[in-house]
Amino acid sequence: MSIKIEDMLDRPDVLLRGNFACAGCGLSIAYRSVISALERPIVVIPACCASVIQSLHPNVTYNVPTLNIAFAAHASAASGISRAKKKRNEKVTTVVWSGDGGTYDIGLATWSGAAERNENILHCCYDNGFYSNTGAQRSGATPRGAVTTTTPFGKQEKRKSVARIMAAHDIPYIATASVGYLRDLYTKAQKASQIRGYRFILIDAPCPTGWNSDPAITPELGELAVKTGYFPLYEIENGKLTFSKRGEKYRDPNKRIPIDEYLKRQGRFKSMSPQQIDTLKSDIQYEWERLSRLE
Ligand SMILES: Cc1ncc(C[n+]2csc(CCOP(=O)(O)OP(=O)(O)O)c2C)c(N)n1
Ligand code: SF4
Repeated sequence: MSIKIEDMLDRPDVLLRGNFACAGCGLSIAYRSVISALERPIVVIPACCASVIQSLHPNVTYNVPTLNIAFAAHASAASGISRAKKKRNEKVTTVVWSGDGGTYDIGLATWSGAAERNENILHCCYDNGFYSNTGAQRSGATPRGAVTTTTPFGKQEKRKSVARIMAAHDIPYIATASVGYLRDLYTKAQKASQIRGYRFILIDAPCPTGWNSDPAITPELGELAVKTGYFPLYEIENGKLTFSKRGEKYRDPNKRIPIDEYLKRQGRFKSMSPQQIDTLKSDIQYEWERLSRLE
């Protein structure tokens, strides 16, 4: 059975009032949209803001079964849950909900194992491009030029392409999505939930606290990331990539909004030189070209 987005308001909220998320938190918008789209979700969360915002027992604000687990253990814990539920003939959606730190970096070894075994798990990575809950350290997802507490002069290296690493595992479904395009995100979450095996959704989720951006423009920043070409929207189904309708035209650099429109709304990019901005533009184009090879 699939749950229509229009029916979302009639369903119990999956993230209750009183949670500790900052105003305009992209992670909480993404969580609501995805988890509401799923039948009987069980959510496994490694250390990250998502484990912090739920508050403490007995006042937990997640309204679905949730397992908080050590960083690198998310995929192995989810594998166990998924197999145990199958054995008991219980239909659930086993979800890993992790940040970019837990996906691009510290959890990579274990999700790689679970993806290789094609465990029946929906892995969602809300990507805010750094380690937010421990004080804004850089991660493999941090874009070149962004200031974090461990890159005070702007990160020198380019952002890792975790979706392409995931694609090398030949899993049945990969998608990128954004809090700027909620219907697209919801639809992809639902589609992923109907597929068996290891599925991965990478979600651009702005963090106003760490990005030093206005909390009121979180969805707008999500849209700008797509319209500037910074965050391409696509699906990879059984190895074949399709750019999503909402973002397809931005494969043409001439159709993109200038990247400065995205950068100037975030304090983390304030110190970027014109040269660094040019290098970031090259990183963006490089990623589009590499993705196009998977079409
Ligand atoms: C093995 C291990 N190393 C480091 C930590 C400390 N730690 C907890 S959460 C976190 C960062 C998580 O970053 P991310 O996954 O991007 O999520 P976010 O905080 O941005 O929500 C770190 C480094 C830890 N708990 N365990
Ligand atoms: S620090 Fe960022 S990701 Fe964490 S709760 Fe606040 S806005 Fe959300």
